[in-house]
Amino acid sequence: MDALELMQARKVYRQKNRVCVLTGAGVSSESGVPTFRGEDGLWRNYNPMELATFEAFKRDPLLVWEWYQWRRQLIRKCEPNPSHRAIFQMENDKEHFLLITQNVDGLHKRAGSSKVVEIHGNIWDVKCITCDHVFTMDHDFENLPPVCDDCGSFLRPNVVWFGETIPRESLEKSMDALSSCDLLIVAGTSGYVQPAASFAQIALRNRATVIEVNIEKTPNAALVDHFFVGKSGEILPSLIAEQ
Ligand code: BV8
Ligand code: ZN
Repeated sequence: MDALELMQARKVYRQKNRVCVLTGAGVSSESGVPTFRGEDGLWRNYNPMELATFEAFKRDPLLVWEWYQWRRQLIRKCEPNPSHRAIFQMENDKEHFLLITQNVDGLHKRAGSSKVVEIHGNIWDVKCITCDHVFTMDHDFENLPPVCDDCGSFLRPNVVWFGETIPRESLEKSMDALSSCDLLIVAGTSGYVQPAASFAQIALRNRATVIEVNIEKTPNAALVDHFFVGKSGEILPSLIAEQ
């Protein structure tokens, strides 16, 4: 990591006071949560991109639920890592702050973050596919697929699947923050999934400074003001350190 560039980025961080952060699966990887595209991202040779769809759920609700139950059991044993804690510290440092996360694991909230938009939903919440009743169910289900007590229909994970739209309120809050922030920090996302993949361009268009952190180059790497190659669990804490 270039020490001079880190000093410059630290200075930028200290100067700005309308900060927005966008995270992806990479910030949870150091907690042991598999990423979507990493070599550990696959599950029983299935492609997450094919399982995380309403079509897959309609076709085989049991298979999709087995995948989510497996992820819930795995995530339950994971703890927030220094990436999550540094981002919580940013929320305390800055008067205007919003975290937009693509992650459904809930680790940002477990680290203390409260100004969070979970644009892809949360794996601990479930929703009835008929009466839309949403509630948190953070223990394992006896029987899969679980059914709604009120109407008997299947319950689904309350996450946004591929081909489904981001909830309007989440999108509006995200757009407001991206168009009014003076600093956007992007960490741990491969930058393929829309609409999150376009968030950096929106911030750049609104003349915000953009800092990106990833263990490898991403499609936005050439566009941002500072790109740091490395683990978010190491770079984010040093970015917000006083000296
Ligand atoms: C939408 C919830 C309007 C589920 C997720 C054709 C038909 C239908 C839709 C589309 C289409 N073509 C395009 C689309 C749009 C589609 C899309 O973007 N597809 C792409 C992939 C081609 N998007 C949608 O459907 C979205 N809705 O657009 O609505 C619409 C509707 C219909 C038709 C058109 C438009 C909804 C997308 C939401 C999908 N749901 N999650 C669940 O989790 O079970 S997305 C899923 O991928 C996760 O949330 C994950 O976070 C996310 C994105 O991936 P990343 O977070 O970036 O994770 P990834 O593994 O890819 O990368 C990890 C990165 O971390 C890597 O870069 C790695 O280098 C880095 N890293 C690893 N370790 C570290 C690290 N970095 C730093 N430190 C480390 N230690
Ligand atoms: Zn119901």
